[in-house]
This record gives sequence, C-alpha cells and structure tokens, in this order.
Amino acid sequence: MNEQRIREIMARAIVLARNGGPAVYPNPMVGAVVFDEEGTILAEGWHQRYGGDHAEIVALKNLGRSATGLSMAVTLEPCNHFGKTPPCSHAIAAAGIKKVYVAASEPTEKACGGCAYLSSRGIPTEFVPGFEKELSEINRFFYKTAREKRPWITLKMALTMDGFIAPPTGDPFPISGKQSQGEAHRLRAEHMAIAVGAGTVNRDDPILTTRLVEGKSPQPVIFSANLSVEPNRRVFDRSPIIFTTESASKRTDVFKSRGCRIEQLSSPTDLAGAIAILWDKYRINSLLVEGGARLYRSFIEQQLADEVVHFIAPFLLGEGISLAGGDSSSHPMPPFRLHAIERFDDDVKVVWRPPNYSNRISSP
Ligand code: AOF
Ligand code: ZN
Repeated sequence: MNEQRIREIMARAIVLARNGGPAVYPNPMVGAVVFDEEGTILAEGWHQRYGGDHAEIVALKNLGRSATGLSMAVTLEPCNHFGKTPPCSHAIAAAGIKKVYVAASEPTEKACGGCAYLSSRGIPTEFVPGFEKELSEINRFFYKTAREKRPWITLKMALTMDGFIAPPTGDPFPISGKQSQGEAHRLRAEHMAIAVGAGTVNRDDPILTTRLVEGKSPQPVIFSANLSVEPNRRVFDRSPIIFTTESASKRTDVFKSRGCRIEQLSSPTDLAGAIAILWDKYRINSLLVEGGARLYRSFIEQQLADEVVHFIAPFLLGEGISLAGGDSSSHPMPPFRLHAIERFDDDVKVVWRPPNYSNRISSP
C-alpha cells in the first residue's frame, strides 16, 4: 500500500478520534478506518463515550459486512484486555482483517499487547510514524494518568497587566473580558475536575460550571485544610470532593450531609497525595486549578503544574493581590516554556508548560 495514502487514512482516523472529546474520559480518544487494497475507505468509527464500543468495533459494525481481506488503520494500538468491552485485538482477528496500521502504542499495562496478539494470529501490524505529537497532545490527559497515575494539572488565572488577580481587599473583581471568560469556560468543559481553595469559596462563592459554553461541568474539588469553608456556599450543591486534614467531626458531618465527599490529607500541603486520590479513587484524568493565589502557588512550588494558562487583561490596578501571593524571589522556580498565545478581544491568553514536559508516545 502506497505510503502517502496510508498517511492520509491515518490523518482521517485522527479527525474521527477527536469527535470523542471529553465524553470518552478517562479513556483516550481513538479513531479507526477500514479500507481496501486500493486505499478506498469503506467504514469509519471512533470511541464515542466512556464504557461504549471502542473505535475498531464501531468501524467494524459500520462496515456491516465481512472484513475479510481488508485493512484497518487505528490511532492507538488495539486493546488486548477484557475491560468494559472485550478485546479489540480478538474482534479484529475474528473479523478477518488482514493488516493493521497503528500510530501509537497502548501505554497501559492492562490493555497492551494488541499488536503482539495480532502478529501471533498471522496478522501483520505496521507502525505509521509522524502522528505522535498530535496524538500525545489530544490524549495528554490519558498519557499523564497512564504514566504517572495522577491527573493532568492545568493552572488558570486572570490577571491585570501589572500582575494582580484582585484588588487589595481580595473582593471579587472582573478582570478578564467576555470573550476570555467564554474561553475559560471551554477550559472547564475540557477538564474532568476543577479545584479552588477555601478562601475563594468563601469570598467569591463560585459555582464552577460551564454555563457560557456547551459541555459538561467539571467535578468541583475544594482544598480546605481546616475546613474553614462556609457550608452555605453554592458549590456545595454540586457534591464537591473536599480535601482536608480535619478528621471525622461534627463539621465533617455537616459537609457530608450536603453530599460532599471528604478526603483526608496527611498534611495541608500534600497536593501530590490529593491528586493521587483523584485518579486512584475517582478516575479523574484532568484538574483545572482556578485559584486562589495560595493554591496556585502551592501547585507551582511542588512542580505539579503541567500547564499554566494566564488571561492577561488590558488594565493596571497599581496595587492588589499578586499572582503568586508573596515573595516569589525566595523560592526560585524553574522557568516555564511558552506553549501558545491567543488573543480574546483585548485580552491575551498565554499558555506555558514546564521545560521538562515530555508526553511523547512511543511506537509499538
Ligand atoms: C482501543 N480502542 O477505542 C479505546 C481503547 O474500559 P474499557 O474496556 O473501555 O477499556 C479502556 C482502555 O482501553 C483504555 O484505558 C485504553 O487503554 C484503551 N482504549 N483501546 O483499542 C479504543 N478507547
Ligand atoms: Zn479496544
């Protein structure tokens, strides 16, 4: 098969994969294409929602006839395990597919081995290079959990030209414009969970939904070491997970009766422990941290930020609460690398990632 045509078909499979979006979380977005010897596409599929058929199965079902002698391109090595659904590797072999092209290997221990299985059944597999960067980007949350057993962490903050996030009183104050607020809600829809500190809950009474865009609102997560949050705040109607060092008491009972899940932290600053719980217990693959300054700073200091997003608004406050809250010169941080810049009306969205960021995927 002509190499150029295989690349076109794989590019198509990635377009299909993207259709999955957050509905597949914490699974990866995967696309699959069935084609004949001339390179004509006969059926397409993608993983549509968590727990549903995998991309390969959807494509085979869409084909609606025998796949004997046909080839398949799939963006991720077919799974080889009985999970929510049976192994795609078995289904592909049973369908009579004669060759499988893949663009990335399966990184989890539970699902890997699909290519080896297919080879053992006499079905050759071929790695199609050149798509690693795009796939590691669209599935960055999935790779983060597969490799590090913790969610991807994005820190988001709106600030003035002179680097303040609020006036000196700390009162809520609109900083970013309408368009960047829409973009901030799109970020919320992209993440499975959203975190704020106790100060932000008490002062701003945020509801943390995606009301400005389409998409599911993320699971709220609240960090409140001594449980100083006020139980009458609106976010408590959304069954938040609360991380605290308070052990079971009258106060924890109040929050439990409001539907909150209380999680014990060994120390107020044990963010690594908290995010490990978010993955291990709740299968949360991504956490958007929205403030305040102290929580933001703790994630930076503990080098747990995978991405930092700033919306910089075109005015000066002169004085106020600074972004990192305090004297950051006493805690020199490794510099971040600029990842992307985008304009939203008169605001600028700047995205940084840590210099050691490498989410590159490997070939099978
Ligand atoms: C594939 N094709 O379309 C996807 C795969 O719990 P399950 O059974 O749905 O399995 C989920 C795991 O399977 C997931 O963690 C990832 O390793 C793989 N995803 N594999 O062959 C697909 N979504
Ligand atoms: Zn599968």
